Amino acid sequence: MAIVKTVATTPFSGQKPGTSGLRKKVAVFAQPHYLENFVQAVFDSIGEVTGKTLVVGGDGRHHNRAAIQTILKMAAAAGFARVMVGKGGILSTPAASCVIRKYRTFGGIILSASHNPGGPTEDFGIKYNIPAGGPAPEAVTEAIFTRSQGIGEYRILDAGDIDIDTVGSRPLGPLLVEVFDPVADYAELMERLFDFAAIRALFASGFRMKFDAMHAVTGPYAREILECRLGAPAGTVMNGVPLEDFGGGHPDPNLVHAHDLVEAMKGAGAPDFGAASDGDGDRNMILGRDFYVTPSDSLAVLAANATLCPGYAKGLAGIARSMPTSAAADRVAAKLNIPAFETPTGWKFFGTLLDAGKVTLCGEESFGTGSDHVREKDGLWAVLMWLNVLARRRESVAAIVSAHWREFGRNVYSRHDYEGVDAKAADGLMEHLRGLSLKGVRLGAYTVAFNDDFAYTDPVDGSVSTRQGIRVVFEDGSRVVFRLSGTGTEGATLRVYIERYEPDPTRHGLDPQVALADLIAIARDLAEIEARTGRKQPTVIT
Ligand code: G16
Repeated sequence: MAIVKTVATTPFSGQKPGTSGLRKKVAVFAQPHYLENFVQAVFDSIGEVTGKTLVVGGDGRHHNRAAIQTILKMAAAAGFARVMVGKGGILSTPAASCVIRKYRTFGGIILSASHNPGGPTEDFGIKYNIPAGGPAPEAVTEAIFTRSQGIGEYRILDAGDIDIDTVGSRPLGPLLVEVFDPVADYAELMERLFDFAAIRALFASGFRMKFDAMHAVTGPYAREILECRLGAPAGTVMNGVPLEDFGGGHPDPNLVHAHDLVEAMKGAGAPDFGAASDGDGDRNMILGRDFYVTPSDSLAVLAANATLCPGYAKGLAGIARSMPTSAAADRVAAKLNIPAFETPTGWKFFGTLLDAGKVTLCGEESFGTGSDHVREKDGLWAVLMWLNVLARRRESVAAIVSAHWREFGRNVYSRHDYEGVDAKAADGLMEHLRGLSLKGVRLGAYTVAFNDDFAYTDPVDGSVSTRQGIRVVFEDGSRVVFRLSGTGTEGATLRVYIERYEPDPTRHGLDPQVALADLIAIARDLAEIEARTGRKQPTVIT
């Protein structure tokens, strides 16, 4: 008979969830009581858990399996009746959201540091998703943090580890642990949303694709859906085996880190379509042959073509994007005569809009796209939606995006990241920007219309979020935005977002770094980036 142990503990400072959960180095999570304190703080903050069901899974990174064993024993001690665990501890973030919703569980715990590297010296993360399937809103993460700072003990079942690699149900003390196939429910949902017959016909016609799973969680999902159900040739999925350290790579689907895929998409012999997803499967990057689709443009193009997909044939209720994301989707919303919403960075801010039926599609510049089918952004979903559009239009990615720009104009866009900057210097830079009063000031060829620190009042629940990024908006609608990342684990990452609207089709082909050069220089000068951080160049440009 397993007994529950009550273990005395003391709070750890800094258990404050960031943009998407608590992310720290593995060594921080592996120290005695660290994970336990946080999990107990979650269980103490989410209401009555007795008799309820919880979903648990992660992206398979180092420490995933050990953390799951701890969480199972703590869930048993807390009084949960059942925990559903993805086989092998694997569950992509969107699949976790799908399962939470489908089985109406009392939310779930997702173990991931998303696109950050994995391995013994790298990152780990944990977050709680609410019963609606989405990341906990700020009120809940604040409550968890507050509880973690006052914690004095946690409860855990005194039991050995349980098998999480065999599908089926087994008891862990009073808890029923149900190990399930992490792919099946998600794949079934995708079949309902997209025209699988049309995509199968596309592949059968010789269409070639490369999907880079980056040795992260989407490998098994992509193989099942693309290669088994849609008939894409074996080998379409590259780096498809999830590894605890992602093969030493950085599982961030962007032009820098998905380098092999980017190279494979160059030249006349390249595949027709390329895509990648991140550590936990919620991000996506879309490529055509010799063509990169920015996440902001991807959202706009998918919105404009959504009715080609069975799940969206009735049209969209509205579109939401995070503030730093380009306004390309707003132009589509205007044309469709549906509302467009601008939220702070973080998928959690879309939750209320989705729950209230105000929006159908959401997207972020940070390689996130999704819809009301779950409450997380969804990498493979975006890839399948593109495939559905390609299958119906039978044009190249480049042709589809170029035609989109001709119709709507192009929001030329780029993001410059300065990673691993000294945290104090980064805070000083933001304070400096906050102190500027720029209205009416002429900077190069531009006149400032307004500058502010973005604040958001949720139109559904009225909650207010402040200090969400510095905007400098010019009279012609061009803008530069400055934010500090909320997902890093080392120093600070300064993100600079640059955008200009270009209606002239003869200029749509220009390299964004060239087309935006004057705004990039203005942003650098305004923020005194080099003087304050010592950085001459960004580390990543997307
Ligand atoms: C998380 C959030 C996203 C956010 C992104 C970037 O993504 O879920 O909503 O846009 O972080 O955040 P930041 O600019 O603060 O680093 P993920 O994929 O890391 O969970």
